Amino acid sequence: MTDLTTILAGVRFPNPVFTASGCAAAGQELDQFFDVTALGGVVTKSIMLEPRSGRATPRMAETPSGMLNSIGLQGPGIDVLLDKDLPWLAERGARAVVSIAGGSVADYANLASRLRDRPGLAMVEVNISCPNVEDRGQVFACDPQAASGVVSAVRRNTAPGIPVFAKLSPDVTDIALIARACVDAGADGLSVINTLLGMVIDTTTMRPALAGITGGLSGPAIRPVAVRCVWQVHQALPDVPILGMGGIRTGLDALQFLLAGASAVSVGTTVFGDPTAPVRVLAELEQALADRGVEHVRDVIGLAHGAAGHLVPEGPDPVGDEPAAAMEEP
Ligand code: RRO
Repeated sequence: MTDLTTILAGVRFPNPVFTASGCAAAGQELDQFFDVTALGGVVTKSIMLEPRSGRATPRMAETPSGMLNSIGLQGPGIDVLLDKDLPWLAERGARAVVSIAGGSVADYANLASRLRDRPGLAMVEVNISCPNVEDRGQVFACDPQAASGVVSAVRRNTAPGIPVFAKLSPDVTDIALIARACVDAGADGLSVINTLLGMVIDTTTMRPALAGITGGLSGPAIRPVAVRCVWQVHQALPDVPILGMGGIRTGLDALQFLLAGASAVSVGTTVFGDPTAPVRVLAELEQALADRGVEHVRDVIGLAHGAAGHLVPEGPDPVGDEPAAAMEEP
């Protein structure tokens, strides 16, 4: 079988399949379906300094091949995460990736310092791209300077051995520009992508379906956008590790992200319909890699950027693939 070990900014994970932030709180609710330590890592719902009730309901709307959420950073606050959730993950032996979110650079700096030296913490994901905030000025990932300010404050306040990944928004003109600003500010890696800003109008009430009016679009509908973003970021910054996410539902979906340049992937929205999805995706990915004769998962990271097809098993020539000479004029 394939060696699934993946390294993100110097930290070793036993496999490249993680949960996605926001889809399974801090992992406990998935543990009744499978052993969360089987995953590469557990990414927790973005946590803020204080408890927060989030946006008004309705907060969810179905969309073709996806869903819209308008949760608005609901959560118990950092104290609960530090007292209950992180110790639970650490006792289990899970590798915790804690996602943090704030309204200012000072919030992020404070959150990072509260996480310092906590057992079980494997990585920090800096969520600078939540679409469900009071104003677009708080989507730090839409502006290179704003993104840079947050990332450098988090990096300064985080222990040296703990990677800091910045989570990017697809809702920008040039994602590579924002990616570079984050890396220049000290990000060790990038999480690509958060949800896309979307909207649904209920044609019966003739009003927006979500109380918050707009929401974050996720699920298979956004997968091609996510794969494109991972591709562009890897192309611009080939040495920077990427945690890829956006509509992954199968092992082959996960493989697309690795081929585009991700070193690991997060499985999110699909857990609402199938809570076992992360371990199923892991098993399917392992099988897909074995079927392709891949010895180490690292061998496929970014492979799609190189010469096409060198891992494809030999077989008959495709129909219509005539030798060049046959195409020449007599
Ligand atoms: O809580 C949310 O509404 C939310 C967050 Br923090 C995020 O990063 N992405 C999203 O779609 N929703």
